[in-house]
Amino acid sequence: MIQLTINGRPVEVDEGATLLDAAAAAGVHVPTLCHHPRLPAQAVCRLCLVEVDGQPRPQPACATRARAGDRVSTDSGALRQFRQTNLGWLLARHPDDCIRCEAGGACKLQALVGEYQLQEHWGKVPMGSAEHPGHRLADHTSPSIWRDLSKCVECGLCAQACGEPGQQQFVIGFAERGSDRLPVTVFDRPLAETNCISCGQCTAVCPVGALVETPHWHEVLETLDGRRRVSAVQVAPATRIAISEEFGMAPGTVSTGRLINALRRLGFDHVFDTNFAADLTAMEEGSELLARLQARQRLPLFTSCCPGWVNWVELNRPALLPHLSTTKSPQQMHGAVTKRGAFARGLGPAFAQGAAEPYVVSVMPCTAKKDEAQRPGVCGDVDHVLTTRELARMIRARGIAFGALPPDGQFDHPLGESTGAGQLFGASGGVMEAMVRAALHLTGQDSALPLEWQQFRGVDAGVKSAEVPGLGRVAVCNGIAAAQRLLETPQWRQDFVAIEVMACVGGCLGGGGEPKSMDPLILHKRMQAVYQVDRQSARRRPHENEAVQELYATQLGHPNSGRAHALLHTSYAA
Ligand code: HC0
Ligand code: SF4
Repeated sequence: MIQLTINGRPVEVDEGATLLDAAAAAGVHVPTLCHHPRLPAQAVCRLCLVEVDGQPRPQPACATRARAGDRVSTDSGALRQFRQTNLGWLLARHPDDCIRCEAGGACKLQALVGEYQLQEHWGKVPMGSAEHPGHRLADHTSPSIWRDLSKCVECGLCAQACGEPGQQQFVIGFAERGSDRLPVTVFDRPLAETNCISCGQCTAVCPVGALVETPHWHEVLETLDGRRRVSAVQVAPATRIAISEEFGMAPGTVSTGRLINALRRLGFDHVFDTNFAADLTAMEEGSELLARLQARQRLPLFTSCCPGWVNWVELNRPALLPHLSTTKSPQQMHGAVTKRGAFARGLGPAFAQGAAEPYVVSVMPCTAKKDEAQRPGVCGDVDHVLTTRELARMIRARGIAFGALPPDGQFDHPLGESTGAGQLFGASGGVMEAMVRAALHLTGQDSALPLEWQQFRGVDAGVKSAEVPGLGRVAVCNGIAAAQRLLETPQWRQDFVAIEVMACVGGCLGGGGEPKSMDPLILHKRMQAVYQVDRQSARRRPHENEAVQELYATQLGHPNSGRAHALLHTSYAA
């Protein structure tokens, strides 16, 4: 440990900590725009400059190591003036439509305007001027991501997130240099014409409204207010954990009950659990794997519930499409069962009479789920997809005090019943673990083998693998770059019988639609919460889900049956 002072306060930090870390440890806020704790320091926005005794010039706190005995000042008159000038430049070129901006209220620039009293600088240079050439105008071509470079503060975090070691997509890169530096796509094409996989990692780090998820929450609120159709909402495994962060609770807090109560207050008639369909997915995918093993065909099987991964295969390696599991993702499966399962007739008069099709919304930690819902073959299962962040905005917009809600809300049944296996889907390795639990039951080995597969767990980006008796060797790719690397090895076809791929590091809990946390341990904390929910579940194997059993008994017959395929499986276009 080393000791130093920040604004006269003594503080102790680990060797290797930056001055920004030291300031945080001393309870001192230093402004940043281009810093993200999970990405390398860039030191381009210069807002975090601090004075260090003995140094002739101010130093960027994000990129300067703390040294023993440093005496650091973060808030001198000169520093404040420097920051005001820098921010003033950004603001002069920034549109002043914060009220309409999707990042309004959650924008770092907006917060800094208040902090540095810069209101009069706002929007001084009109749109369409030399400083706002055409390519800075809004790009709404992607079903998942909205991009508007007129709002860009040139921090570079989007390009970093798109190219970081776990992602390696490089769809966004830098054009120009110096103060003209701008993050653009190749040849400045609209996102829909690039190799963007819709993972949304760029939106999760953008400090302003230049990159946001394609917003659906306005339409969802309007539809709910109109009350013309019976409505149902499903909640993804990762959302019930991360939503807590939006309301100031500690990362890793599980807020399932409060979330259910918030959704009821928003006006949803039925509040269901995506985990129900995750159990069902594990049964279908586990059976599909056993069938392929028996036929010795299309091995290894790749999981297909991550739409970022499916997009990547379609864009980059269409020859692999036959290897993807045909099992729909839990989101789509849940929508299909809600809308078309005879099973859903028990849900109420409107469902039974089929008067008007129910309005189905899902809440997901993922931006790519928005384009998944529009894919041919599954389109119509789910009407609108909200990210965790959008749901938080809706909750705030309706004046619901999330933290004050009773924590004991319960999902509606039968489509709200789930086991711990379904919850595991929210973490990297969890889909494989749940599928292994299902497959081992189907092969009659589940009592002889462990329930928990630690080999698949953990936040480290990369490939993990394990030998599963009776099945073979299976692998888990944590982050799309890990899958790319695995596919470059000569022996992946021979080595594995099944491979899980999640495009975002950590799995869905690290998805591009999750709250924009600045906690460096965020993935670890969310992941521990996933395992805690599984451990505390009364039932932990997918086949123990009684609603799933009933669905097979009353409607589908058995996993992988013809009827199950008609409702629960899909195909991919090469
Ligand atoms: Fe996931 Fe899912 S686990 S992809 O990350 O498979 O988004 O949380 O809802 O569909 O269940 C996301 C999370 C889901 C789906 C499930 C899967
Ligand atoms: Fe890159 Fe993902 Fe953003 Fe697309 S959505 S630009 S792939 S980070």
